[in-house]
Amino acid sequence: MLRYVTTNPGKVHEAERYLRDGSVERLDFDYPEIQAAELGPIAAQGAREAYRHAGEPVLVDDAGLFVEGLDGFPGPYSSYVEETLGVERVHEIAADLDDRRAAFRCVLGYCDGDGFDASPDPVDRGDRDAAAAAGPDADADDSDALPVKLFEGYVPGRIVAPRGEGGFGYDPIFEHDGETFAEMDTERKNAVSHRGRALEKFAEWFADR
Ligand code: ITT
Ligand code: NA
Repeated sequence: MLRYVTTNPGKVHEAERYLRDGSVERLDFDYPEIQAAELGPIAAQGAREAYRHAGEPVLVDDAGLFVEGLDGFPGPYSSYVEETLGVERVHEIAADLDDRRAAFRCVLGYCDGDGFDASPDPVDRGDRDAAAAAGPDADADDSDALPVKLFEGYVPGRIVAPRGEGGFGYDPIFEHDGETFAEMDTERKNAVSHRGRALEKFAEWFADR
């Protein structure tokens, strides 16, 4: 049984159509998230923690909103910023910028406790670099050696005044192709979104593994 590990019901709703063939169940587990400048290492370490907790194959989903005019902020801090400032304040801050372009990114981390062909891609390399940069303590725990396979998705857009009732999180202020993500139904958001792209890559790899 594969566990899609998240505390966020909105993510589960979007992931359903990609994962339903693989007999997947949600695991509502708040794995400890390391602080890092990139999503890759956060997802990789999260997948190891979640696997250690669940004892069966896990998929974790780490996402963030990267605003160009704010040098990528809030990025990996998106969850904290949503809880503290809130989505409307992020829009107000972005409204003062010349460059309101933004992107959502999603990194999925898969860990099943076994080795597999973790062919190096830019995300995997980022993880190793970050582990090296984190110093010797990062390797103190044996579970850090567990391989994690990462899948990344990206969607460009821009920050606008909030519109729409659907989706979750920053969806009302993120416009892509004339519509905010909160104005799209799930199928439409999945067809273009960071999460949809990452899940599509994962589902393809998982099916022929
Ligand atoms: P888990 O870690 O338990 O999966 P989370 O909501 O904390 O749940 P993230 O750390 O990945 O998940 O999310 C970072 C922030 O980005 C958080 O505030 C989310 O609401 C937001 N977010 C993630 N995906 C999003 C999406 O598709 N649309 C809008 N906001 C999103
Ligand atoms: Na998270």
